Amino acid sequence: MTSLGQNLKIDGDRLWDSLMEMAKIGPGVAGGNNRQTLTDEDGEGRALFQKWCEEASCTMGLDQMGNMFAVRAGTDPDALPVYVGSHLDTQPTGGKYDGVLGVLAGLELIRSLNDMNIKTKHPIVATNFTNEEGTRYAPAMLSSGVFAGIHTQDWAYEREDAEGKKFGDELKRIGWRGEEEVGARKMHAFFELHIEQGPILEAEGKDIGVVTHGQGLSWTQVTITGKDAHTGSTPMPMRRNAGLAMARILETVDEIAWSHAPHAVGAAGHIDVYPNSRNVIPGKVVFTVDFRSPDLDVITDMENQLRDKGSQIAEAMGVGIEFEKVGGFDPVAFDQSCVGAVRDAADRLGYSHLDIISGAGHDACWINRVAPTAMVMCPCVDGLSHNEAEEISKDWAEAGANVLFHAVVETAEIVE
Ligand code: HGY
Ligand code: MN
Ligand code: MN
Repeated sequence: MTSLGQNLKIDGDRLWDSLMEMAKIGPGVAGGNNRQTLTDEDGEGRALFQKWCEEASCTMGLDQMGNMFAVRAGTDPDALPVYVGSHLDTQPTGGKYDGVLGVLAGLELIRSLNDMNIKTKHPIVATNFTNEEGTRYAPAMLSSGVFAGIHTQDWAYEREDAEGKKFGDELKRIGWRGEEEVGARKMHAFFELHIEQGPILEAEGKDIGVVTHGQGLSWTQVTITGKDAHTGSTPMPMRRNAGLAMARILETVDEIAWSHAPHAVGAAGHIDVYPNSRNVIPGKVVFTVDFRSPDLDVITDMENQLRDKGSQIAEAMGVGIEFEKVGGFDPVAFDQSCVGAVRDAADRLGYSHLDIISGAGHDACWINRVAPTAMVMCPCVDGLSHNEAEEISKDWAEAGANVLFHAVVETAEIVE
C-alpha cells in the first residue's frame, strides 16, 4: 500500500509542458492569453483538455452549463467522488496560469496516479467550470454558481455580452452544451489550486498558501445619464457631463475603500462611455464598481456609501443615476478538515506555508456551499494577475500541484 510519503509526487515537467501547450490557444498580444469564455478559442482549449483526459483513461461528463467533469474511477462505485479543478477561460488580457493551473494540476494528479498504478476508494474528477472570469458574461463564477444553486440556469442562459449575444446561444454555438443536469453531481469534497494573484506569498517567501477564507465581493453597475452636447460651443454652466460625474464618483469609490483600510479594496474595471466621441460631452456612462472585503458588514457599508455619495454627486451636477447589483458573494470560510488536509500535505512535503485569505473570487467560493471545499495557492511574480505578464515559477507550480495531489488522494483514500 502506497503511503502518502514524500515519493508521492506529480511530474512537474509534464504539468509545465501542458500549461505551455494550453497557453498556445487564444494567445494574447503580450505573451499572455485572451481565451474568453464561449469563444472559439475556449472551445479549442476545451477540446485539448478533453483529449488529454481521454488519453488519461478518464470518461468526460458535460452538463448544461458546459461544466466539464473528467472522471477517474474509484474502487467503490458508491463512494462520492473527490472533485478537483478550476477554470480554463481567461481575461481579455489574462495570464497563462489563472484558473488553468488548477484545471491542469487536477489532470496531472490523475496522470500521476495512473503512472503509479494507485487506486483510490473514491473516484477523482478533474473539472473545468465555465465562465469563472465574468468578463464577457457577468457575474463571475457564473457556472459554479448555477451548480451550487445560487443562480438559475435560465437566468444564466439569458446573460448578454457587450454585443448582445446570449450565454445559452454561445454555449450551443461552440458545441459545449452538455445534457447533464447542472448540480446533479454530488461531491465528497472539492479542492482548487490557484495562483495567489496577490503579493503576500512571494513577499513572505512562502511556497504554499493554505486558504482558510475567501473575501466577499460586490459588483454594483452604475448608470449616469447627462446630456450629449458639443465640447466646443456648449458653455460650462450648461453642461450635464456624465463623464465628469463618473470621475467624481470613482474618486469617492477610492476614498470609501481607504476608509476601511487595510483590508477593503475598491475600483471600477468596466467603463463604457457614450457616445465616446472626442468632441461630444458624454451623455451617458455605465461602469461597474468592484468592492471587496473579508468582512460582510464592511462590504454592506461600502455599497451604502456608494449609493448615498453617488446620488449626492449626481444631484449636485444635474445628472441622473441608477444603481444595480450585478454580482457578489459573502465572505467564505472553507471546510476545516479539507483545509487541514492541505496544511498537513504542505508539512509532510516540507513546503513552507502560510494561512491566507483569498483576495480573488474562485469557483471554490460557490462550491463551498454544496461540498466540503478547500484551496491551495502558489505565489505569482510581483503578485501580478489579470495581466498578460502574469508569471509563476515551475517550482511553485510543482509545489502547489504536489500539495493538491496529497490533499486529494488523502481525501479519496488510497486502496492499493
Ligand atoms: O473576480 C475575481 O475575483 C475572479 O478573478 N473572477
Ligand atoms: Mn481564476
Ligand atoms: Mn481571474
